[in-house]
Amino acid sequence: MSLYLGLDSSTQSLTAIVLEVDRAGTRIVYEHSFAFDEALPEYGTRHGVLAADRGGHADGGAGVAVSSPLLWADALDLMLATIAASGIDLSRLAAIAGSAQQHGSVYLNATAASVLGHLDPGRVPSAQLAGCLSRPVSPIWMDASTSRECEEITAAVGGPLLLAGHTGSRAFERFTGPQIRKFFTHQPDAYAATSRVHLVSSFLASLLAGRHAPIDPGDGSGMNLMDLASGTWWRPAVDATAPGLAAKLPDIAPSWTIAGTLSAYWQARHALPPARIVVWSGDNPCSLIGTGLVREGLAAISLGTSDTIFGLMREPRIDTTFTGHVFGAPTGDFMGITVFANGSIARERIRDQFGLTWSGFSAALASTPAGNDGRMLLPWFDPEITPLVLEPGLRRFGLALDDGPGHVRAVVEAQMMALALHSKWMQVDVTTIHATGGASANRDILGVMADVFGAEVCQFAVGNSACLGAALRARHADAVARGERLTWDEVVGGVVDRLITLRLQADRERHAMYLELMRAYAAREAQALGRDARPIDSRA
Ligand code: ADP
Ligand code: XUL
Repeated sequence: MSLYLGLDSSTQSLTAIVLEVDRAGTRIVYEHSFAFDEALPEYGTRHGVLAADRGGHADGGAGVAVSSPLLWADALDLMLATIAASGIDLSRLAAIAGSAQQHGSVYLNATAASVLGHLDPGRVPSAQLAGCLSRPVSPIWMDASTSRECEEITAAVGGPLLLAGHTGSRAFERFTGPQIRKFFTHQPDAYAATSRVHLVSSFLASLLAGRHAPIDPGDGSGMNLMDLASGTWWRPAVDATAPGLAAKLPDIAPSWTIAGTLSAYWQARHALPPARIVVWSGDNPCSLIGTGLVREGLAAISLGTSDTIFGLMREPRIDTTFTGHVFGAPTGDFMGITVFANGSIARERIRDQFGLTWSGFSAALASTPAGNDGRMLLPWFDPEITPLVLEPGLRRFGLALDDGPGHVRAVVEAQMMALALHSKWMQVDVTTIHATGGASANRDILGVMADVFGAEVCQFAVGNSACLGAALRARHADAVARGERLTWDEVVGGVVDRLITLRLQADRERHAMYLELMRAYAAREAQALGRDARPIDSRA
């Protein structure tokens, strides 16, 4: 019998899931989560993002979103202490893998390699790592401040089609390459003092292993730097991004690579065994595993801080409309994905603006008709990724400012219609959707999803499929390391399907109505982006 630990360091929280595997099957024996804002208030984050007076804007102006790598390190420490005190027999812990919010980058100086390997078990990680940072903050995926760098990189490599053809995406503001370029142009000395640029995922894997860990192709493809087909750095993009970058990037290695053994620091600090440390990946690639999408033709929608829609692809089909991305999948295949920044954060804004709880939010959805009697909004509270909106602000249509229920339905319908419209490029005939992420707990939201897509929606008992995916990846990588043959169907089989708690069917009439409404939504979106790009109403 072996135990496998999956960790998910997301935008707002850290989650852990422990799986127990024996001849009878795989079971979840432990699950725990805490929000960064509440567990580590000394960092002064709000929804996991550093507030302006805590270094948030010191780094660069409008559209900037940064967090603290030291916060993530201390959160890891807190989580491992909690797991160690949980009473589980951790001597059987065979491997640890992780998932992290994608695109965010951590900048380390030349002392890091040695410091990572010699941490003092008597002290918290942050106190010892602070001197290793060549940049005190980490830009994260919500950062929209690099349009100029996107243009420069695109021009230098020969246009968006070439960049997307190689890296899987045109240049996106939040992607790591444009972020690195901005750091280089704005803080050249600090860039020069950087000897290693990690992703959040590879930084945390390095911290666990006590040495620099590689990046996996899943998270590597969120950088605008990796050649998808070969899984190696694409030199023209690397050179276009910043001088000397090739020497600062970690290696890229398959998602099941063992990055090392849990370091002496963690073993001594929390009485943990020398478990295998598996290369970490991004939250979306991990969710692909955690929702059981190891075959083509299924889609998952994650309603987390961001909303995403994704599915596995055997071959990389590049999106020539440049809306979405092709990432590496942890199976060695590919995945198509479209990302929306205004996910849970937009739903929360409406909830809070009208003084609702989540059950009040659901009641408002239930009390309003599908189609919302024509009331509509474009949910761009924050800069939006899909479609690109750099000047945020809510756009309302036929919606009175004080109409709470109308706003609730309008935000959910807008999000579901946008998910459907902007995932057409994947050419997946969606008949079944696996819903995940915090808001997938909300059955009324899932009902709108089923009707808009005209598909069956499956709700899971575990909301955090990224974390479950990480735990399953730990199991898979451990089997590979031991020379065991284990297919991905065997890894997820009997685990993910058993977690389905609810299947919601679409209503035909409502689906037909939404197909019509989607046309109106698309027209309003086009109008807002084109003829009138200014916010119609940014008071909300
Ligand atoms: P992350 O992207 O940080 O991993 P999660 O997937 O954990 O985010 O989702 C957290 C979000 O889920 C919360 O911020 C909250 O907005 C949302 N959420 C939690 N419960 C509900 C609910 N019952 N209805 C709608 N949204 C919910
Ligand atoms: C993916 C993306 C977000 C983050 C945070 O491209 O930007 O989904 O991974 O969850």
